[in-house]
Amino acid sequence: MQELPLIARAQSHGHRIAVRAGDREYTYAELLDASAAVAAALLGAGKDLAEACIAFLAPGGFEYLAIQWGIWRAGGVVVPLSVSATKSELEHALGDSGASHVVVLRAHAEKLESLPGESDRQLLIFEDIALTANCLLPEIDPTRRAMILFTSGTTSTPKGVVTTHENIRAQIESLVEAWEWENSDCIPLFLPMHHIHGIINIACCALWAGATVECFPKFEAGRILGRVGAGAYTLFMAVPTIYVVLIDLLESQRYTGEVRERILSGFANMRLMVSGSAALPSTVHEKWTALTGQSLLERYGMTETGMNLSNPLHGERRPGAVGKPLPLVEVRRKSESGDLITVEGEPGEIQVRGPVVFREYWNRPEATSEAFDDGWFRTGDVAVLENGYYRIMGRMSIDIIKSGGYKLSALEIESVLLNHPAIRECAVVGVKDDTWSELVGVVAVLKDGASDLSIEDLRAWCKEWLSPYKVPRRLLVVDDLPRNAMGKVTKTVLADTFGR
Ligand code: MLC
Ligand code: AMP
Repeated sequence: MQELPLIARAQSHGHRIAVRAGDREYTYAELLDASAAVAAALLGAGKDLAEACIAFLAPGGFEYLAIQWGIWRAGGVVVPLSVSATKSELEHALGDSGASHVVVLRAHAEKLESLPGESDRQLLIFEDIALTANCLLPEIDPTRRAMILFTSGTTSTPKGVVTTHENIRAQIESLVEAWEWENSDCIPLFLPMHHIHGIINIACCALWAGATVECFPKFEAGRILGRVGAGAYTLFMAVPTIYVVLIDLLESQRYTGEVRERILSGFANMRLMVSGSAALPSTVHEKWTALTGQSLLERYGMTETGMNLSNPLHGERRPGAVGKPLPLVEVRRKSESGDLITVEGEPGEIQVRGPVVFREYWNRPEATSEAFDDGWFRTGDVAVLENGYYRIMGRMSIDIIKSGGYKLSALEIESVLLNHPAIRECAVVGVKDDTWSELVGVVAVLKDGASDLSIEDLRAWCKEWLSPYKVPRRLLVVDDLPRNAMGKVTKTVLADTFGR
């Protein structure tokens, strides 16, 4: 039987260490066995899940990977849920995907049990699955759907981005080739596992190569730096916010003397350190080099397309730039009026084509067709070319905020804020910030008779409705309003509210 390539490759990696988590190590053979058991539990008496959507909730770790592979091997579509999602965000992901089953670690089951519609879904507790179970698994055609990741955009609810097995394979192969992944590599994984950065760039690439992923349930700087100091890793991938936090820590009094030296040489000895998911300020790039001797490799990508542009593994890594197209990726730029840009310095929208590009937005044919221009995916990001390297200038829409590497929809946050009893009108915008790239800022007009609302009150109220990173951090005054990459304040609601 022809297996999915990731699975077939894992069979050849057999007794190598696939995953390290806490003080435990798991081989590729153990991962294959556990995933076969998850597949058997999901299939029951059936033969093939036939692209049924299966949601799952687990932090990054052996269990997460066993569930993900199990769903794939049974013929299902994985829908990873965020461990920090609120009830309403979980409801949206489950309702929109129409997931028939949810696989969950016992420690997280409570979050799902009280959701409406739970009786229509089958809840499978991972720890209840007999990890020795097995059954005949279906053959999966590579053109079938494999994964749905929810992404925020210029609509108020997140859209499901559907990738096929073929797309995922291309996204992995592109990075494995460009960054020369080897089975001797070892990488820490601490990014959230409902986004492409952690899922594809780190976990899937590592497991494709026969390397080892060391999993942390979240970014735990102290433990991770301890392992860096022990020389545990050859590779490191993170969002810019994390490099800023690490610089602050390494420049603080918390790490001194020999401990600090060991950590710095742990970083210096890695073969590659990558930054992405948001712009890496040149100052951070330069500080990191001064501190560790490592020149960060910055790359650019998107949930819909995988990674597109990258500074080179060998050659000049230019601060502030994102390099050239990766293997299997074609890139072009279009002007605001729709003309193809052929000269270097002129800014234009990045458009992407190739096997890495997703198949569709789940159940949103109109949004899917609007996202393409003659077969090219419209990223909504604006770039220039400078001496052969792309430089990202920003996004076309200021309704999209990038904070801590998370893409947030201003409209989604506004629609939640409008349910606040004291708010009549509001506008949410990204405010430039050295640590978080952007902070969520809000301008609110209160209802007549409502008492003053402080940002602290508003934040406390929001915590029930929004993930921690979507909760507003700033109240703004009009002069702070940001502009999009073309220099325009496009948000008409701001004009309505503050028209002078
Ligand atoms: C949290 N805090 C924030 C915040 N998020 N403050 C401002 N803006 C935000 N966005 C605050 C909290 O309220 C808290 O404050 C303090 O920071 C610590 O919170 P935390 O949740 O414990 O933070 P931490 O775990 O340290 O998270 C920071 C992070 C995390 C950077 C590690 O945000 C993260 O993992 N980001 C990565 C997201 C990612 O993988 N994106 C890739 C998407 S894919 P207080 O006051 O309570 O202490 C993609 C495509 C591509 O983009 O190209 O890769
Ligand atoms: P997401 O939709 O969460 O996958 O986020 C993708 C978006 O992140 C892109 O459209 C860009 O706006 C942004 N992004 C990713 N990498 C970079 C980078 N290196 N520089 C600037 N923006 C980036």
